[in-house]
Order: sequence, then C-alpha cells, then structure tokens
Amino acid sequence: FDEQERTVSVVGVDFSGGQPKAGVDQGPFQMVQFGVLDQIKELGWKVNFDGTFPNFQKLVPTEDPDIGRMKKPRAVSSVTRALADKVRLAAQKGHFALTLGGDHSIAIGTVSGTAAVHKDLCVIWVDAHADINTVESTDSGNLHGCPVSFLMGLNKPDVPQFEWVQPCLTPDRIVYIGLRDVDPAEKKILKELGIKAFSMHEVDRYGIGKVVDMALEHVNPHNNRPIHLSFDVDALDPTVAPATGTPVRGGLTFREGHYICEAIAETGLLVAMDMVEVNPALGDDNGLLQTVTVGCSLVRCGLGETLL
Ligand code: Z70
Ligand code: MN
Ligand code: MN
Ligand code: MN
Repeated sequence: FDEQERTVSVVGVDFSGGQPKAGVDQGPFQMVQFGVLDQIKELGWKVNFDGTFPNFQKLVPTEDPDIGRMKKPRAVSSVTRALADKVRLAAQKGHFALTLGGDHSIAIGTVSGTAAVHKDLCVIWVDAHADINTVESTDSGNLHGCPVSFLMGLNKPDVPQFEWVQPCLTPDRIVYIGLRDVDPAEKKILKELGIKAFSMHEVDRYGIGKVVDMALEHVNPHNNRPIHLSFDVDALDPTVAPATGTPVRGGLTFREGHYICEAIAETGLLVAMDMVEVNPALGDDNGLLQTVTVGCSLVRCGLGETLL
C-alpha cells in the first residue's frame, strides 16, 4: 500500500440471521464503542467508516420461512448481497476492507466483494468450524455453517436466493487454521476437494509459526495473491474468547490467534479482514469485555500492529 492507499473502509454488519442466537448483531457496535476505529487511526491508517446503524438489520424481511433446510435464506441473501457491494466498492478504491460482524454467513458477501476486484484472491479461514456445509448437507440449517459452499459454487442447482453469488473460490485458494468441530459431511467435502486444513492437531504438532508458513505456502506459493483473512473469534479457545455462539474447547491461545494476524499482515498482501461471531449477549461482563478486547486487538494486528 502506498501513502494514498493506506485507507481502511470499515463496514459494521449488525446481522445475526445466519444462526439462532441473538446478540451477535451487536458485535460491531461493541467493537466500535471499545475504540477500534481510533486504534486503527493510531496505526497510521485513514479510516472510512459508514457509521449509520441500523446498517443491515433494515434489510431483514419480517417473513422469512425456511427453504428446504435453510433458515432465514432471504435475510442472509439480501444482507450479504448489499455487503458484497460495499466491500467491492471499498476494494475498487484500493482500500483495505475491514468487516465487523455479525455471524459468519456474512463472509458470503465479504469474500464475493473482494474477489470481484482482486481476481487472484486467496482466503485464509481461521475458525473452529469449516463452514462448508452445502444446503443439502447442513444439519442445523444455519447459514453461518455454509458460506464457503456458496463461495465455491458447491450448491447445484443454484439456490435462487443466492444466484447472485459468483463462485469465486477454488479449492487451492482457501486454507483453514484452527478447525476442531467439523461435521462428517464437511470432512467428506474437504477430502473430496483436497482442501488444505490445519486443525488444532496440526497446530499442536508443528506449532503456530510453521502452520502459518505452510498455510501461506499452500494458498500463496508465489507470494503474489491478495489475501482475505476471515477470522471467526471462536477459533480462539473459549477461555480467551468466551462471548461467542458456539464455543469449542481446545482452541487457539491468545498469542496463536495474534500471531496468525501478525504474520499475514507481514506479507503485505492482506487486502481484507472479517472479524465475526463476537456476541456481547453471551457470557458475563468480564467474558464480554475479554472477547471484544481480543476482537479489536486481532484487527489491529491484521492492520500491521507489531510488538516492537
Ligand atoms: C455446524 C453447522 C458453526 C460457527 C457454528 C456449526 C457451524 N457445522 N459455525 N458456529 N461459527 O451448523 O453447520
Ligand atoms: Mn465461522
Ligand atoms: Mn466458528
Ligand atoms: Mn450463482
């Protein structure tokens, strides 16, 4: 990024319709209230923030019955579609696109938006979950468990509500870090498509430094692809980030999470980041503060904050 381009466009997505628990739509308010925008400015970025709230809630239809197994398909579709436009416009201006969620279904929009501009985009998906269920394979029907299947065009025939989504990800251009709660049907998809995943087992075995090296080498072998980092806060251990909808024990430590963001920022290739699944309504006050704090500091690391 040159001087002129060091602008970050921040989009707050007050949306929870990709999963059943209320409160995750308050994640962006909480991170903004905690001061994430000023913190980013202190790192030397110009911040472009559309602070109008409700930002996306207003797109949620009052009637949204299930379609097949999918829950709230119209809400997820219209919110992610509008979000994709916002992120695309930010990326077209050469801005870093930072999206504060909201549940992880919103990545249908964020990755669509960056991929429309950065043709050779690769994605690093940091999560306890693979979020690659198809509309057929999902047991829960919660669309935050499905965004990757839409981005890869795995739902055939097209679901009419999501026909606007251009398949923009190939199996070699996504890599996972932090997995530990993957559905059997998802394991099958990952195997069949040969998608690289570093679960917590690999983090234990190789250490986070080596895992991030291997992940980058896999998804970005020539160090020339723009990177989109989609960070689900539930990748972190629940002792570090308790205020999230689906905490799973045995996750990334505070430092492992930060190391991932630092090392990816260091490549100079990061063009977009999502920070999702921060749910201030879950857990006690301390857990809330801890989770919002860690969400903000992961964002700062993604934007280049270093220890020295
Ligand atoms: C499960 C599903 C999921 C986040 C839960 C869980 C998906 N595989 N993702 N929490 N962030 O419902 O499809
Ligand atoms: Mn997720
Ligand atoms: Mn998750
Ligand atoms: Mn389509």
